[in-house]
Amino acid sequence: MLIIMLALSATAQEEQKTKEVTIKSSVVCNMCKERIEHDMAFEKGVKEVTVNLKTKEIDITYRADKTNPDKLRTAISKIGYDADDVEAEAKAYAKLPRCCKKDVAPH
Ligand SMILES: [Cu+2]
Repeated sequence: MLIIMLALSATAQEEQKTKEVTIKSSVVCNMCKERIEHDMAFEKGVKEVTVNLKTKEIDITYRADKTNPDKLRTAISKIGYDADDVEAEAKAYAKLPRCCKKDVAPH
């Protein structure tokens, strides 16, 4: 019985470590979505990434003991996209295909 209770509380702690954050970004098209979802999936502590093109938001499920929203925003900016008040990194942004730049009209 004790073992079962310990196992249950371990699972509960595991749950608590998983958090979600929604980050406003500058995604333009499906390529942006795929690029961010692909690249962010390799980011430390990231469990799930969903880019919503309509709302231009990135939903990220992450492990709170491995990363935090600030690190996630920095990682997004390094891919070339804005993340809330963190501006896209100039070098990464310059490498994006023309159609993925935020100053281009939506398509
Ligand atoms: Cu794009």
